[in-house]
Amino acid sequence: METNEQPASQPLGVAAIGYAFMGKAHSQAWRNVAAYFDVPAVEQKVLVGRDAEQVAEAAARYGWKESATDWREVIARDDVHIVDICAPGWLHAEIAIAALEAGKHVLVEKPLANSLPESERMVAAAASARARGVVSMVGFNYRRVPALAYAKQLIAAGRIGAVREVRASYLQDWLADEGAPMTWRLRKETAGSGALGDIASHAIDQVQYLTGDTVTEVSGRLHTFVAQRPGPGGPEEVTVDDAAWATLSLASGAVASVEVSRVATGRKNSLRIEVYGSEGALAFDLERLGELEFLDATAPAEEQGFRRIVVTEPGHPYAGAWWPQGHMIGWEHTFTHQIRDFLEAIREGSAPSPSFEEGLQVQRVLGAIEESAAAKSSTVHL
Ligand code: SOE
Repeated sequence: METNEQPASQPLGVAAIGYAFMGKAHSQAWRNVAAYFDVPAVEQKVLVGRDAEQVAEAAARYGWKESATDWREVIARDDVHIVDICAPGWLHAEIAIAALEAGKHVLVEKPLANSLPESERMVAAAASARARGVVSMVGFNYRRVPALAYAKQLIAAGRIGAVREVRASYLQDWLADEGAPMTWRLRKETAGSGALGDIASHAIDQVQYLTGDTVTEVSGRLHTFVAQRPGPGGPEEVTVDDAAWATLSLASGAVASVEVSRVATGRKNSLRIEVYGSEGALAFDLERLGELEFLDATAPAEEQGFRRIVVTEPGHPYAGAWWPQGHMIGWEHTFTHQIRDFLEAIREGSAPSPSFEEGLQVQRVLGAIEESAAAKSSTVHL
């Protein structure tokens, strides 16, 4: 097994695998991270994709020195120290394990993988790579929204007391139109699941991240509203869920509800989290991502009410690196923050969060929701 060492004076060479939506989002983060944060120098070496012409065009546009079509050749290169996996979930395990074994630091998009066995193998590979100083992390980018990172700080500082209830919903409408075409995201063999793996993974990660707690019990339900979608050769069967619901018990005794949908007409990208504690409450909506609502229930009753915090102060997480207070940042900045934290862990030789182990815990919850939904064990017919 190799190690991932490069002379301290030389930049870390980065390879990104995948150049579509997530590849594009990660590329802009690699491109601007060093301009805003004090991080080890990086070089955007190579962007990898299956279509030679398209990946070459994307590489040129997004600031990569080269493009390639064979990820195996790329992870074998001595000038590549970091592998950023932005490919669909069905490719995560194979690429991540090979890259870790080759001694490369690995950042992988969420969800960790499409299945529990794959996720477990990835965790084992990350643990043995860790022993050789190799860093790995899962891309739950919403942990790096300043308002959510600040919410976590407030909860950890006891500002809302003991957490009792969390309501987490993630609603989108890009599949509300029955004519929306078939994609890999709608096939079980490529996506693993539908709204569940795609966006409930974020919601569940937030529940555990914000509270610092662990889900121990699950009751779930899945539903597919549009069973067929237009494919290139005619209608194709949708084999994943459009929407999912779950109630979760947490180890502390708190309870969370999760509701996700990709057919929620009018909701564009609404990850909404409400946390209710014994002494206060917090609320956040990704469609207004610069704001956090905070209620202090220890104030005199007459003065209580949710107040809106504009999370752009230099003292707020990540915010000070950008613009003066009140000048908003957006969705894409979360990827820059994520890469900043990943690079910081590489510099310090520490283990960044969310680890593959944390990604696996989310997979366990997703698996339990599927199991519960299939068993219909808590369904009562009237
Ligand atoms: C598509 O539903 C998607 O791009 C997710 O895959 C992302 O993780 C989420 O951030 C936005 O929506």
